[in-house]
Amino acid sequence: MDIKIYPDPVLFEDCEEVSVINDDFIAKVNEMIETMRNADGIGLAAPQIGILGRFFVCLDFSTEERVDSLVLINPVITEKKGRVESKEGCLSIPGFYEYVYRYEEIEVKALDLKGKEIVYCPTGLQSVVFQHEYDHLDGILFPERMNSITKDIFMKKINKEFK
Ligand code: QAP
Ligand code: CO
Repeated sequence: MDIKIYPDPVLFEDCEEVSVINDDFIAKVNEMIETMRNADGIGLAAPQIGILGRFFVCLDFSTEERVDSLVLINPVITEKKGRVESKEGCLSIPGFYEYVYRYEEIEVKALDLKGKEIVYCPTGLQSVVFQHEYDHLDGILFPERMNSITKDIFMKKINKEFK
């Protein structure tokens, strides 16, 4: 799978809820996990591979050596609290990293690959990765979460790099 690079318009679209979880869908998700891991990523959302569906994959930071991956389908953030500064990058904006603001803790409800509802209460890196990937589903890239001065400088840099 090819990762879409900024400013590909697909990265700015609103994604649609997933309505069926069938074998085709599961195969896509597994290919996405492989694509994320091959690219040394910690999270990858559907629009980044050109699919306008509300789902993302990421590493499971609770497992030893991050061997497991998580798949969140139709995620909804149901609680948010606190604020942290998080230094982030994005597979769709390769080579650029900057601090953004995130909630410290969130509660997220999502479906897993079996269609079962799971409630996550992540903290730390897991929490900010969920927020970063969730934003992709609304066409939001991480510069939107920077303070406005930092964002201006960052946008100038990436607009020069990716023309
Ligand atoms: C989102 O991003 C994230 O520029 C996931 O050259 C990142 O996996 C959320 C990557 C950090 C919170 C903190 C970026 C790989 C991976 C690059 C990624 C690059 C190679 C980004
Ligand atoms: Co990203």
